[in-house]
Amino acid sequence: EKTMKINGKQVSFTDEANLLEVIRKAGIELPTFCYHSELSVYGACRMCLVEDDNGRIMAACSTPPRPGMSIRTHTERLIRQRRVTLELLLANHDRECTTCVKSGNCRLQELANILGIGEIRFGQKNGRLPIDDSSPAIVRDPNKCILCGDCVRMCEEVQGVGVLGFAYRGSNAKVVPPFNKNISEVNCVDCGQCAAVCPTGALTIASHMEKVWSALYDPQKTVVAQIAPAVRVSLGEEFGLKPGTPATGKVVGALKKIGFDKVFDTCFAADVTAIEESCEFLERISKNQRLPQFTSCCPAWVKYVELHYPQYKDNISTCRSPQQMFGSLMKGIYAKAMGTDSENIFVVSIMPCTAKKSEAKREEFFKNGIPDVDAVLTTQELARMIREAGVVFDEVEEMPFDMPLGFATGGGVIFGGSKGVATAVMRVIGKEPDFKADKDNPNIKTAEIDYNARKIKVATVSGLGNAKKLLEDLRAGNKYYDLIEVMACSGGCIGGGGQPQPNSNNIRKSRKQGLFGHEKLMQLKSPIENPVIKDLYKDNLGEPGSAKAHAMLHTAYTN
Ligand code: HC1
Ligand code: SF4
Repeated sequence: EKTMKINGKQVSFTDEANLLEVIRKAGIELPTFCYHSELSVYGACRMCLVEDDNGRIMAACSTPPRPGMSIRTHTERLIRQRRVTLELLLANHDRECTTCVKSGNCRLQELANILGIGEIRFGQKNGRLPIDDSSPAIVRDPNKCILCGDCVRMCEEVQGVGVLGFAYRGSNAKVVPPFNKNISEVNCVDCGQCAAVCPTGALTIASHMEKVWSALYDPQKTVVAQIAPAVRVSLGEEFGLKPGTPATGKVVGALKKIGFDKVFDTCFAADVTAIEESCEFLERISKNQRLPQFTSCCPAWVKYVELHYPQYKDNISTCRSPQQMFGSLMKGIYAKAMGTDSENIFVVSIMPCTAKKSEAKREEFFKNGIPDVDAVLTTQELARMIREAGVVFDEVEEMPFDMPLGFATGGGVIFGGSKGVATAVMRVIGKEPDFKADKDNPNIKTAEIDYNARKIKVATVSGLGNAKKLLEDLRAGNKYYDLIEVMACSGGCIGGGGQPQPNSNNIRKSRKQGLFGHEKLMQLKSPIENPVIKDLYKDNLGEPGSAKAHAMLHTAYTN
């Protein structure tokens, strides 16, 4: 065991990558903007400066810890330097905090408060840059950017997309898409991970709150909600619950309180997806066609393949995502059963995801100019609406989902975490895969399943950067799988770009444990056991994979 001194006190350390990790482990908080344990070290924000006994100043994030070192973290000199750095950032920053959506959750605001910045001694830069709200998923306000580069590294290193970069020099430096284009004009896949790491209001999520309030106030509309699997284990974080605490009943209760007429479960539709997708898979296997089959429930992944690997478009399952299956079934079948016209039904999805906003706007999912899903709220937006409506979450009475679209099996629930979709699809054919890390790439989890004298090879991966490696291996012929599940965000939907912040590795782990623990208590595990879905096929769709099922539940991606 190695030791060093921090503020005069002996501290031990083992394999921490840098001083900052050692300092934080010792219970001392150092401010940072540009440090994320999952991204490369950039060392640009100059907030985590520390001083050694000789008065040498260094950035803790980019200094490796050495035994025998002695450093101080909060000397007068360091505090003064941090203040000046912050004041300079603030001088270049839009300061309309009261109207900023990030207010109360902004790192810049928080640190200005902690460091006691009472005034800014430098003049503010003149002229406002235009806001880019061209994307259906994210909004870019360059006036609020502090050039920490977190979004640039997230998009490039974790997501392997790389559509954000630094441009210009000195005081003109900016973070922009290539050639200063709008975000909708470049190959962004709407995953929202850049917004999830942005410490300020420079990258935020496109809001659907206004639309939803209007529908709720409209007496003509029957407003129905569907709640994504991952939301139930994360919304509570916004109200002080520990990450991963299942709060399904409270989420339903809160939605009822703010005026939703019916609250259903996306996990119901996920069960349908697993059934349709396994049917499609068995057909492809029997004909040896369009293999490997890629899962299609993650819209950022679908868009990634369309834009970056179009040669694999036919490999994507034709199944609509659970979100879209829900919308189609709701308006196409269940509206009538509820005694309402489909035009008067307003479907709101509550999703951990920003890409679901773009998915709902795809032309494939409109009928006669009307979308199957009318609005998509992220977990964060729902938390805001709950507060706006004056609902005290702590005191909300738990309520069950409405029936019939509120009944799901464990298979539908685990869709919200990486490996869940492939597991549910395999359960439909009577198998329970046992995933293990691939020996060449531990980020890829694989399983082999014996099926009718054939070995089915399944792979799952999350994070588009990891998916890219898998696609490259496929392309080179180094690897082969029959079924590939990809979720664009690390850990699957539980790590979605619309989830409460922070969205760190540990928090994602807790959410995953919460979700998979929750499913352990469910009596029915396989989607084919879902009694509501048995009736749906019997009364309406016929068999899985039937022409009617295809018309309502599948698609051909036209882009
Ligand atoms: Fe997901 Fe899905 S699991 S994509 O992550 O297939 O967003 O939670 O709702 O549609 O069910 C998201 C989550 C979600 C869909 C399902
Ligand atoms: Fe990159 Fe995703 Fe942000 Fe688009 S939404 S810029 S793909 S991180």
